[in-house]
Amino acid sequence: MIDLRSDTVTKPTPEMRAAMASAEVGDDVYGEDPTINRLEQRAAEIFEKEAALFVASGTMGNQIAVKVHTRPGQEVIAEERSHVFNFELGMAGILSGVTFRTVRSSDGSGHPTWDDISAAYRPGDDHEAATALIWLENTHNMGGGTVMNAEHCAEICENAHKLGICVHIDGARIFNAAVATGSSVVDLTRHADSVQFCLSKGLGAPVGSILVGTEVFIAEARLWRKRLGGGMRQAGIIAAGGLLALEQSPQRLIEDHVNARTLANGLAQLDGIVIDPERVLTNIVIFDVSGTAKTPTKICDELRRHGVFASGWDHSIRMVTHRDISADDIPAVLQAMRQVIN
Ligand code: TLP
Repeated sequence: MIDLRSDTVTKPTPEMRAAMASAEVGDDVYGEDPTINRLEQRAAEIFEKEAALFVASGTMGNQIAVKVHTRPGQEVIAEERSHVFNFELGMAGILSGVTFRTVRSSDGSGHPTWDDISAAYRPGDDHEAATALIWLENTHNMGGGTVMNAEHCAEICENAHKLGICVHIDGARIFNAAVATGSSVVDLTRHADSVQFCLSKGLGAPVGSILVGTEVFIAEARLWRKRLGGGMRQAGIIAAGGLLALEQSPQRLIEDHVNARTLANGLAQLDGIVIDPERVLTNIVIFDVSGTAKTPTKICDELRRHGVFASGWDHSIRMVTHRDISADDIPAVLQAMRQVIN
């Protein structure tokens, strides 16, 4: 099978499994798991933030961030296709009691400008909920793995801070953004109040995400993790895979980006498919199939019979490259696509 549904499907490497099997562990709720402590310390160092917290998933990290940065009745400004707004089961409403004010990015990238955001800002009055948080996503998943550069992010953070508003980055794939821009994750996130990044996507760890931010933010986040049932005791067993992923995987993400671009170039040649390969800068390839005679669901069903897994919705199909996809798989995917759409 060539599984392009997501970079979440990667399996731990033999080296990760070995590190996990021999991980030093303790009770993390007592702060005594040495492997968790090392992972959190390394994450804080790598992002040059005061502190870090290991959480079960990207969703858990994001939702804790919403909770800590807001009070019930406030509003979060997020891009309309953002993960937090679309794919986290309405949890920001349930847990934090906030509403979203969504904005569209004028260039379709998923990365709103300060002008896009400031038009949605509300200070709060007798009728309107006050904006408490600005939410950025880098890379932007549904935008097609698009990247926000360091200057763009800095400008938003600077303006938000002038208004007394916090900025969180859903950096599920921030290391992909770093590779694509040639900037460090520090530069891409320097002015943000908090960042969530996933160990279990392109970095290839089996489980987990990290939240980074100030000591005060992380101390509060730790309480919310516990309240949510995320105090995971001897979690060093899973953190050991994450630690290895964090140290070793960022360097190899370029391979996924090259494979994604090759895939996009090939797809652009096929009748009925619309994609601009120049916009594929990381590992996510989203293309429009409305010019073919088949729906995305039908195409995905038929691809499966050729051994290729992808996801489809509306008029589009998403294919995500990752560690378990090799350059040799790309011609096979294109061949399967050709057979399915003809
Ligand atoms: N994204 C998944 C699906 O949920 C769509 C995927 O396959 O891409 N932020 C972003 C930008 C994400 O893409 C995801 C997962 C998350 C947060 C949530 O991470 P997890 O799955 O660890 O809760």
